[in-house]
Amino acid sequence: RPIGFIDSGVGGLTVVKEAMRQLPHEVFCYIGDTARCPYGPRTPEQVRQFTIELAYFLMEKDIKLLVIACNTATATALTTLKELLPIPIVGVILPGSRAAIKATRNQRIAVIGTEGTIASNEYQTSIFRKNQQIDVVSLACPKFVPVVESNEYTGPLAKRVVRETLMPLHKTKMDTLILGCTHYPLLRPIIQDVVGQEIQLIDSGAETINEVSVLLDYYNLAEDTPNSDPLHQFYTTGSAEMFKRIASAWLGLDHLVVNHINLKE
Ligand code: DGN
Repeated sequence: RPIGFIDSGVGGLTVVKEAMRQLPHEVFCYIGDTARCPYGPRTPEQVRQFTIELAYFLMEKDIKLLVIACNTATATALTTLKELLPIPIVGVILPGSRAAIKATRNQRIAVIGTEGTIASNEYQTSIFRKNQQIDVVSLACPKFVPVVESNEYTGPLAKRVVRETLMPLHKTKMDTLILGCTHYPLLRPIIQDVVGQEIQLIDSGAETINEVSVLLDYYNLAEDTPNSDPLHQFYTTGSAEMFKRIASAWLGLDHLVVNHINLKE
């Protein structure tokens, strides 16, 4: 049975990439809600509703575990989905918080994410729950996701947007920066350049796969035989062609099957 991934668009592919590296025996089933992306500026009720629709779509594909590969959706819908679905569900915020707590040496962490994630304060809350000595500074970066979704994440536009948006972080004395949106690892080289090489970047999505691996073992769900031709499935509510272009380049796979679907027919 496949592991399910949901995101508002292509961002969750950064989590899938890590899953392919760490869990090569597994098969993945992904849906990106590109037609309704970005989720960042939407109300929590809308994000919750969309996330539930995506999750039920994947339940019909018989997934054995669900990764909410989107911080905005994790912040608003993780608790609801855990109540609704009979399978293990993993969000990206707790794994990212734990990794940042482990990484910081000066107890100063910054978090960047969508407006929705930053407004939810979920990173701060989960970090404080474990360690109240840590200073957490948050910054919403609403311009990042559109740059990634339009496949311009390596170009001059990306460099300008990242430089301008992250300006306020220069005043903070953070030594660790959480990429609190699964789209941001595509901008990672530019972000690292702008904040300085000495800052540790935490990729919440990649950290999440460590947790997925633990849960697969805990629930006895892991595939233990190599799968030479895993039939990963990708769905998008937007342009299959654009999704495929970004996914193929990012995952380094040529023959990806990407299907367009309408969630509401
Ligand atoms: N990739 C999503 C996240 O991690 O928050 C959000 C993208 C968006 O819809 N703005």
